[in-house]
Amino acid sequence: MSKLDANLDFDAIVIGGGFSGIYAVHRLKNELNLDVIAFEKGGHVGGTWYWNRYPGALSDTESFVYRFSFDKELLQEYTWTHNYLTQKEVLNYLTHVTERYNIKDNFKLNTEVTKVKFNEDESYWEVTTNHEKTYTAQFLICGLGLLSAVHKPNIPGIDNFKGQYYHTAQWPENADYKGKKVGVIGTGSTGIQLITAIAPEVEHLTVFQRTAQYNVPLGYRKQSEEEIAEIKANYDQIWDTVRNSVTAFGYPDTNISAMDHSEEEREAKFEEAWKRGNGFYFLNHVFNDLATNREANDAAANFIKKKIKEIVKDPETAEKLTPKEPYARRPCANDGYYYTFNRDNVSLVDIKANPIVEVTEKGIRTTEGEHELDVIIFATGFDAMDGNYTKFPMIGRNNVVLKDKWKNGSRSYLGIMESDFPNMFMSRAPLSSFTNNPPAIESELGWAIDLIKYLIDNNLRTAEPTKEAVDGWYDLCLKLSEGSLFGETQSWIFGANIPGKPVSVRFYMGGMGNYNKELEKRGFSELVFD
Ligand code: N01
Repeated sequence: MSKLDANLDFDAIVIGGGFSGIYAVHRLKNELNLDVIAFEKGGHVGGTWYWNRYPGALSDTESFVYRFSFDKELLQEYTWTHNYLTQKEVLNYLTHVTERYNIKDNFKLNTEVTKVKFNEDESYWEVTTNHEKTYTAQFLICGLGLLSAVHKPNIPGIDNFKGQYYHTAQWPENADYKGKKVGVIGTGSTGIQLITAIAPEVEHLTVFQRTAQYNVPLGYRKQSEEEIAEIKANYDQIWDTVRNSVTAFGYPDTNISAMDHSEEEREAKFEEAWKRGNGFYFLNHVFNDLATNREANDAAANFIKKKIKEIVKDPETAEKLTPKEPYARRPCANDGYYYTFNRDNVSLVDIKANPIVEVTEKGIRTTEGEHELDVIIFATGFDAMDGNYTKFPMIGRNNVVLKDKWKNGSRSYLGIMESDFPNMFMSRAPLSSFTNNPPAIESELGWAIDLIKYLIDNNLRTAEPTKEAVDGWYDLCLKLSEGSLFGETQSWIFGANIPGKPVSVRFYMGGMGNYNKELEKRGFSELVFD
């Protein structure tokens, strides 16, 4: 393999060993024949699925579309047993992919990137790691993950706590919670899975809930060999649906408005979806307007509220678990969540009504009193989307620092590039599509890798979007987000979960199909080349 530029250490440097990093390394190495190195902070590839090892961790995207689509043989050969994949199963899948494509050794593990800088004189990237080494390459691909910069709130007194405490995304090997008095802070997708999984294993579980969540059943079940064979036989059509649909979760779009139905018909549809399971299905595929039409959203919200009342035996607990906001966060789905609160060893503390004051030596003190605990688990989420791009210096042309550039809200072109950052490609970054991740990664990095090939084939050194192109993409994303009820909830989707973070649009909300059309329509026409 001859290098593109003999003066540089590599042709391309990839940051991250999750779905994005693995896909990028495979295509750059095996298709473009480039010399690639990838840096991964963890001790194994897997990204999200390496770090999030908490009990109950499982992908709530259905197994058949939670995988890469680019290799038809892999799709046929690699199989699954249930309609959802556990954390371990996703990790095994990703490990298998790195072995299949002979890219395992391209990943330098336990290596954290601490700085990236564009060398303007000679147009290449310098990438520095925690091992105090700096490497150079023409292309930089960032697969930093959209939900990986951990958000662990600074609660006064935490250092005085005598027991173990940890964040779900930094689950320690020696986590010792079984048979103990455990407190969980946070009731998002992670908290909901964790709470349901550990409740039977602990002496007592105290759940500290700030905002009640809407949860629908997941419908986790074994899939028969026949069912899986049928999926595999129809994969061409399935991926076609995925790539052209709104959510890319493998379900066809619906054009039925909830308000076109009588109340009875609507309830029947919700009931059917409740029995079927899956949050994305419930929110997006029964009707097309739950996330945008207040009346439709209220109808769905009220249906779930009724279910909470039916399931949870203690009326006071049921009331605390009942959300007060629209049904417009990233949907949660778990089969046992509400039932867990019927257990004698589980109690729910409403920390909106009675906020946490401090952590003491013995537990957590709220305005209401002290809760004695042996273990505290933070299921408090992430500085999503841009958190990983702002936590270490990323320096582009003219010494522009990405963190400063994004201080009033993050921008990008197609969710992939940013002006002043030539030849830097991002995956699942701000203003990328609000969809299932693996197909989105294939679209974004597919476009990026086509561009890299174009540069090489045409003997060009760099590509960069114009400022107008970046602004135009932002304006489109902003326009598409208007009317989304998601903007009314304080979640990570608009950056509202992190104190002090600018609340702004962070996704392209036009759907996977339209996103793919945008990539095709624009091609490389809004880039400047050098
Ligand atoms: O994080 P979250 P997550 N004091 O931000 C609370 C994906 N995911 O890790 O809502 C007290 O949703 C916070 O309260 P509030 C998925 O995309 C997927 O659960 O801000 N509480 C909230 O309850 C998901 O959306 C899967 O009032 C505090 C919780 O912590 C995304 O990851 C599984 C607090 C954080 O919820 C993030 O989910 C898991 C504080 N200072 C995750 N700060 C599947 O595929 C925060 N909270 C199934």
